[in-house]
Amino acid sequence: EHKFWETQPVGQFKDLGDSSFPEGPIEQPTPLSEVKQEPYNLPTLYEWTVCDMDSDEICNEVYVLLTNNYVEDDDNLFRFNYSKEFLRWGLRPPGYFKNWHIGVRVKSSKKLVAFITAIPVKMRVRDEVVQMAEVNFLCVHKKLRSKRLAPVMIKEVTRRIHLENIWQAAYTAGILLPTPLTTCQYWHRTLNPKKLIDVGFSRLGDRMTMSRAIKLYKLPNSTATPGFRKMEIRDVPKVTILLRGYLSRFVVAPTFDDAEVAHWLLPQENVVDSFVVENSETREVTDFFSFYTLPSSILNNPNYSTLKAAYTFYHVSTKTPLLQLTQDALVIAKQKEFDVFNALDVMENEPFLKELKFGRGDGQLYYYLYNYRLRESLKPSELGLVML
Ligand code: MYA
Ligand code: JJ1
Repeated sequence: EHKFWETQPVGQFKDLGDSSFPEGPIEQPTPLSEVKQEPYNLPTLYEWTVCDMDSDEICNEVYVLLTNNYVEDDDNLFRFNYSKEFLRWGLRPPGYFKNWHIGVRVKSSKKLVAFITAIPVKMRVRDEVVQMAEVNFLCVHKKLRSKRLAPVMIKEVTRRIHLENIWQAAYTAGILLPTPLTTCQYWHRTLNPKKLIDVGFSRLGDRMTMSRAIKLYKLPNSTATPGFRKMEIRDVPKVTILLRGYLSRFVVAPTFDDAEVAHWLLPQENVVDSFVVENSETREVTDFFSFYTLPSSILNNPNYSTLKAAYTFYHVSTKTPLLQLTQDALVIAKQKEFDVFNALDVMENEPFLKELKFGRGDGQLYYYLYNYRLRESLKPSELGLVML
């Protein structure tokens, strides 16, 4: 059934429900001298390449590969369209390794035809902090699918991660593999009903007319929370403390230091937006909200080519209710002309989603850990991790 995944240190379907396994690493680390020193063999027509994202030219090649070949929805109406600035941001956090940005080229033409990446992250699982890699952007050109290239790429990224003495990883996928840490649901808040319907992202339900839909999804013109403003550099230490406290509630969550908070959360135009709530008297920062920008290409529509989507990222609420904080984020996303605001049912998101008129999407996101077993899978609300 899963010829590759059966050979890997991940929870297997046949072992689900067997509580005799201990929690923690499935395999022990080996001495670094025993890690394979040479890259895995690719089919002879292809060669490995490190994709230097500093280079505009290479960043553009990666962008073009993903734009034409990365993840689509079930009906192939939309395809993720990560921007170059986004890819640079997502792939170069503090402590990143350039040689974890792995490409595959055709030897003869040098055309980039496949890609896989990892970035380092400190992940807390219950009360242990484990150095992990986050693996993302696995992509094989459409013309080279089903040739078992993906397993070679996964083994190669694993090898390069092992060489840094890291033995665990986290990853997400839209497909079911052995075996999820948790299964999350996408939710969507319509901001631009007319366009979403025109492009087939959503449909007018029974007894719903366009004018009713427009009215239903109307939002206030301005934010409601006093002291709600864009996050600035000077907020970093306070946001780090807030976020560390908030993420400590979840069973699995990353732990961020100041440098990581600065990287992941300081606003970057068309990449990430972040806001704090600052008390005007005490100057205390009490709440925080962020979202990232990930458009999708609209495939084969005569009128529109891109869907502008915002995705909830990290947030912290200590004073302002999360519902109100999120409503303010919706207001800003609407002002910035996003068409839709997306969220997963992770953390404490579920309760406010329905209230704020999010609707359940047709996509799921499965979260996985590599070489780390948990006794049972988690509820989405026990997970404090958002990946790009
Ligand atoms: S998830 C996003 C994945 N990308 C896409 O969906 C883009 C569009 N699709 C493609 O580009 C291709 O279809 C891909 C597969 C490249 C996905 N995760 O080469 P194949 C297994 C893991 O013949 P192709 C993301 O980026 C499949 O079950 N495994 O297939 C996170 C089968 O194995 P088995 C996957 O369709 C990635 C084998 O590959 C996935 O040509 C995390 C078939 O290979 C998938 N999304 O190419 C990767 N899709 O027979 C794991 C298929 O056993 C990281 N497969 O069922 C693990 C941690 C590593 C680091 C560890 C460090 C310690
Ligand atoms: O965007 C998604 N679904 C949309 C569009 C569906 C188009 C037809 N398949 C959706 N729309 C309905 C919204 C509607 C708004 C009004 C209220 C009711 C609901 O459901 C889905 C997520 O739901 N997206 C995908 O399928 C994209 C792939 C998701 C897996 C991502 C894997 C990434 C891995 C990288 O690490």
